[in-house]
Amino acid sequence: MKTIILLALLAFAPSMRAQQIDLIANTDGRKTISLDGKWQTIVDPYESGFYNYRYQPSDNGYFKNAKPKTKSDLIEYDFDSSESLQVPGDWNTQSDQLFFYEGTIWYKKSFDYQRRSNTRLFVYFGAANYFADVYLNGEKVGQHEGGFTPFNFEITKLVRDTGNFLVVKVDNKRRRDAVPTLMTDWWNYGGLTREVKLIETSTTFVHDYLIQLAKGSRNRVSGWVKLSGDKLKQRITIRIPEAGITKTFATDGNGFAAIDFNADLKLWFPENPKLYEVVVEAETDQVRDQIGFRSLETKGTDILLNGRPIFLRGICIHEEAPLRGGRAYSREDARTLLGWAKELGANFVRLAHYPHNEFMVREADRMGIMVWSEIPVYWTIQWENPATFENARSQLTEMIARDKNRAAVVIWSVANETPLSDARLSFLKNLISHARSLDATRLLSAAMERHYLDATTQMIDDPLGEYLDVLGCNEYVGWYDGLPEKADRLEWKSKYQKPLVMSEFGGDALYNHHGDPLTRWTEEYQENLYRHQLAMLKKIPFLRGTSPWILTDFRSPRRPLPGIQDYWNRKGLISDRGEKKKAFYVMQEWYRELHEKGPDNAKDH
Ligand code: GCB
Repeated sequence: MKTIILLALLAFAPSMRAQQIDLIANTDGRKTISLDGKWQTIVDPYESGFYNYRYQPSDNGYFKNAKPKTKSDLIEYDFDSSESLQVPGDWNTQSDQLFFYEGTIWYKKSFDYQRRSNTRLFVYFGAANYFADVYLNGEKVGQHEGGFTPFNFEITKLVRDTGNFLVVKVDNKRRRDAVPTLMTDWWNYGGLTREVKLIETSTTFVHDYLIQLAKGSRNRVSGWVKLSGDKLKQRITIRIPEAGITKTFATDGNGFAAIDFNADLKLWFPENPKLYEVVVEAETDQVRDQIGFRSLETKGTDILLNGRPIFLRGICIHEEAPLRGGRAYSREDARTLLGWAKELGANFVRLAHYPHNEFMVREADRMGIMVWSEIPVYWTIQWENPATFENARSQLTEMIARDKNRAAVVIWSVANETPLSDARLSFLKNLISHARSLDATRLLSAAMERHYLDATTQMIDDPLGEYLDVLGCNEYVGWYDGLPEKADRLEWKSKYQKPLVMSEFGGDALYNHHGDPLTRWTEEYQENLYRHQLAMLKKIPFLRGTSPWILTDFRSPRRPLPGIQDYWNRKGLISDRGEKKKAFYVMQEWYRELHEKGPDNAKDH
């Protein structure tokens, strides 16, 4: 009971929306200096660069980057003669010794920086998996928990013209109380997995903004702008030059301005993913972004994009680099993965099971692919632990902070396959209301489980369904649940009058491994499974989207079967080497039919 009250208090704390978010959301439109490339690293399985031999935090940890001053000095580490690792990049796929490593690695990068007067400097990390302690020139600047969201720290006062050293302790040890928890079905790739950069801003700058269509509207832009600095009261102009729009607002004493205006804009939809250049201009700063505008609602069991029903022809994707394996991090990786999704006929991707790198979302915006984005509240986390809730909540905040201006993002999802209990329901309800308080326009979902009412009736009645806009459901009929033809006998029911996205289904096949349709691991088994699945799915009256599991094979420590899995989950429609399996074409054919029946949105917008 106490936990529930505490969670409720945390979730409904006074609305401090913009103030809570200190992430510099748009780094694209800013002056940035990349710190990507080789970083010197020290592998530290016992964390002796952090703790002394009594296991107390040490004042003289590796973050001091100390050097012997005399020949008698005793210093037992040296970044400069240690091995290096490439950033961005996971460490597991950069060295055979680190393939299964879970623990701490210290990263060091030296740089010079002539900061101009009247500027501020931030260090920005696209992501560090999982826990990061950040130091500049021997001083701690901050720490961050969560492996898939960006964070930044101000270093204006610490940076010097020459000889800066930035040290980051990255620890990817799994923990029972963390998000995700100990058990997942993906590789725990550690390290500075996404880009690292310095961001220079003016003393008072545009920290963040939300510029989207108001909920349910196709011609009213609504949102806010937030300044950070010492001149908080300013005139703010929002310009959309191509649409001839110039609107002026004033920020209050907290640097906050609500914005609201009517605009006649070409709407974003998959077949015409129109993006406008939007300029946010303060007296002391200016930032540019490419923003699409579209409306999103549900009505009964329909999902409406720009007021018209749409079917989400999707595919799940892990952030696994195409062809080379390891964490994906680049624009090219995003283009390859989303290009394959397009080839499949998709207009929608479920980015599982954590927020992917920003290139994925930006490219989806450009390519006209709708996105489901989720946080790693996966399987069985500690529902009753307030710290676990706080952690999930801050990962949700950071995901929304980064991507709230992307038209492509249509769904925020708060959980995947979580077991029913009161504590879990209250945890997830609080996450949902938090998401709605940050962003009133997106649809909220979660990938739920279902149960059998009798041998042939599948029921969706998870109490969480009441709080979602779109029901997500994972099912493995034909793989974990019977053989493929079992799907022919099933009938689906739902307690809710809401749209359903079948957020996962599928089975494993090793590319080029052949046999009859009842032989596991063969392409023929997977192909047959997809045929039976599609026949079943077509009969579900409230189905409004599908995202089978999964676009490509991905690494998982839970999948050891020699010669078949070799630590890969083989449910990809495409192999880890980019080869398409037979089931790919079954899905492609259905998506082609669906597209012919109902194009992604009428052309008359
Ligand atoms: C699931 C999970 C997904 C797994 C998949 C599988 O239900 O959501 O993360 O990888 O099943 O292959 O078993």
